[in-house]
Parts: sequence; C-alpha cells; structure tokens
Amino acid sequence: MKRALITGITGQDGSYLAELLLGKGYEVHGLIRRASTFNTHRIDHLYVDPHEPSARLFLHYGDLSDGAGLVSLLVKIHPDEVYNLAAQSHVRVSFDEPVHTADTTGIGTVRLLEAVRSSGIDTKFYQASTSELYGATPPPQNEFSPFCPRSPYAAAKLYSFWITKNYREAYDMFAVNGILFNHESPRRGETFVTRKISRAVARIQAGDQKELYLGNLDSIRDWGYAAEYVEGMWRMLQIDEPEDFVLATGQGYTIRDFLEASFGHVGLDWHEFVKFDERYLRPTEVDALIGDPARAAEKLGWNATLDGKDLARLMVDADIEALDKRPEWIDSVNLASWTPEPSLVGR
Ligand code: NDP
Ligand code: GDR
Repeated sequence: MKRALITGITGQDGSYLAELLLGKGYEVHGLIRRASTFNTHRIDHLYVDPHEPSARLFLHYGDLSDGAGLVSLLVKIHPDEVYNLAAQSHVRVSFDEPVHTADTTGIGTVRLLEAVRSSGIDTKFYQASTSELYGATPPPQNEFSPFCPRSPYAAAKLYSFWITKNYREAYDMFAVNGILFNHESPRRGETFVTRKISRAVARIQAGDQKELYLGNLDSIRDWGYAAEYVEGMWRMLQIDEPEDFVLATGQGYTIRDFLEASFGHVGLDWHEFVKFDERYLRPTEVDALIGDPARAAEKLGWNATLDGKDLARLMVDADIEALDKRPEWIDSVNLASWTPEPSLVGR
C-alpha cells in the first residue's frame, strides 16, 4: 500500500486530494494545526476511527513553522509521496501579514524539503505553486513565461518554486512544482471571490442577505474545478522524470462574467445587489491570468472539463442546497438582521 503525507489536508485541495488518494488505495497521513475550534469539517466525511482495522486516514498535529516536528513526522510515517499544500493562501491577507506569509508560504517549504533531505527518506515531493507567480506577465502563461510576482504571497511562492527546483537539481530529488491556475469548488474558502459570490447569491435568494460588497471587478481569472486539479497533482508524481507543469482551463473570465453567470443562474440581476468597497482592493493587482495547459495535456493526459461559468452554476447550486439543509428553527430567526458588517464579511 502506498503512503502519502498531505500538508494542508484541512484546506480545499487537501480534502479533494485525500479523497482521491484514499480512492486509489493509499494510506493517507495529514498534517493538521491545533486550533481552538474544529478545523476538519472538509475531511470529516473521510474519517474512520484509527482503532478500526479499515482506517487508512491518519491525522497528525504539526505546523510548517516547526521544522523539527516535520523531521520526526517524516521518520515516523515514511511516506512514498509528500504533497505540500499548506500555506497562508489568501493574496489580500498577505498584504496584511507579509512576514507570517513569508514564513509559512515561503520558508515553510524549505523546512519540509530539508526535513525530507535530512531524514534520508526516499519520497516524491509535490509543491503547490501558483499562477500568481506570473503576476504582471500578460496571458497566455505557460511553463516558459517569466515570473513577475505582485504580492507578498506571490513572492513567498516564488521562493518555494525555486527552492523546490533547487532541491531537485542539487540532491537529485523527485520534486515538482504544479503551477496551478485558480481552482474552485463548493469547498472553496468563503473569502475567495467565487465562493463569496456563490454564497451571497444563495443567501440573497433566501432573503438572508441584501447586498454584496466587492473590490475590483475587472480582473480576469482562469477558474477550474478543484476536484479535477488534484488528479493533475497526482499524475505529476507518477511520471518517470520530474518536471514542472501548468494546470489550467485555458479560458479566462472577469469577475463581472462570474457575477453574471452566478446571479443569472437564479434569475437575478447582479447590478441590483453588488456594491463597491475599496477595502477589497489590493495595493498591487494581478490583472489577467489565463493558462496554457498544453504540456499537461500532452505529457500527463490531463484536461480540465469545467470552466469558470460552469463553476459559477455548480457553486451556486451547492450553496443553495446547503442553505436548504439548515434546521427549520433557523428560519424562524430573522437572519437578515444578523448579516455581518462589511468589515466582517471577509476579504
Ligand atoms: P486553503 O487556504 O483552502 O488551505 C490551506 C491549508 O494550509 C489549510 O489546511 C491550512 O490549515 C493549512 N495551513 C496554513 N498555514 C499552515 C501552517 N503554518 N502549517 C500547517 N498548515 C497550514 O488553500 P487551497 O486548498 O485552496 O490551496 C492549497 C495550496 O495550493 C495552497 O498552498 C495554495 O496557496 C495553493 N494554490 C491554490 C490555488 C487555488 O486556486 N485554490 C491555485 C494555486 C495554488 P487550516 O485549515 O488550519 O487553516
Ligand atoms: P486570487 O483569488 O487572488 O486570484 O488567489 P481571489 O478569489 O481572492 O481573487 C480573485 C480576484 O477577485 C478580485 N476581487 C475580490 N477578491 C476577494 N477575495 N474578495 C473580494 O471581495 C473581491 N472583489 C474583487 C481580486 O482583486 C482578484 O483580482 C487565489 C488563491 O487561491 C491563491 O492561493 C492562488 O495561488 C491563486 O488563486 C491562483
């Protein structure tokens, strides 16, 4: 049985990847952070009591800031594959917490690589790199496009990209970068723009929310489906020679297009609900990201089947279903009066 270690298993991608690997017969180990509230809701459906003989998912407390802990964990688990998905992953937040972002999203990667190297374990290593590396480089972007990061997050990920490549070359490690363009799902964090919109559509339709505050509506993103992208991550570790790949749909849409598709899906006109709030602007913006996934199609046989507009419909339907499942007593409460102030709605 193959054994994998996933950092960031409680996040969107980690949960889909855990599902995929368990389905392929792997024993899956996940790094989780101790929190004062439960942070495992995305993987609760996969959990089997470790005392059961059928259990193949095991969770371990740890943190990318704790290098010694990572060494101990690797020695204990002895994984065949390591997927480094953990990061402070919010671009806007990285301007508020640049040093923390550098420490987890950047230095965290070398802590994990160094833990692999120093523990002498023979394992393949996947690094969650990002289209944000291209920043100001105009689309279409592929594996040969120059990097031009535009945020503390992207600068930290740039370090992680190069240190992963360096460990591959210096120590002959099977270490790869997946340069993934935006990918979304019903499990997307609520403060990323797609989920913020799909949740708002569901809540506005149910009468629980009146307005939606957003920032820049002109940026273009290449949105794919997270459940498909984790398959691409896995395929990158199954080829003979390690190399870096772009995963994308090749189709770009503006935030306006996403609004049109989401609100339009339930027969609403977004112009009536969306308001501008400058707090959601970034000091430096990434205007347009549209990936060229040709290399992944050719060498990995990987293709995205859903694009941004499909995602808008899928996510709105999922958020409406989630609201429908809430207990009946909640309907007797005036939720509209509970709508948080814009400052609390997220970034
Ligand atoms: P999420 O923000 O949903 O998940 C991030 C994960 O990292 C969570 O499990 C979080 O734990 C964990 N984490 C954060 N800080 C630490 C730390 N110091 N030590 C250990 N774990 C930590 O991200 P996604 O699932 O969307 O993305 C996965 C990875 O892929 C990230 O690295 C992201 O930057 C990158 N990426 C994402 C893209 C996307 O469109 N989704 C595109 C390209 C790259 P907790 O739950 O406790 O907060
Ligand atoms: P991004 O995703 O920055 O591309 O990073 P996000 O959804 O946060 O922003 C996309 C675009 O929408 C604009 N925008 C808003 N964004 C947010 N979050 N909230 C708003 O209210 C809002 N209004 C407009 C943004 O300005 C931006 O142009 C994501 C993350 O998952 C990264 O970890 C990953 O590396 C990249 O995708 C690829």
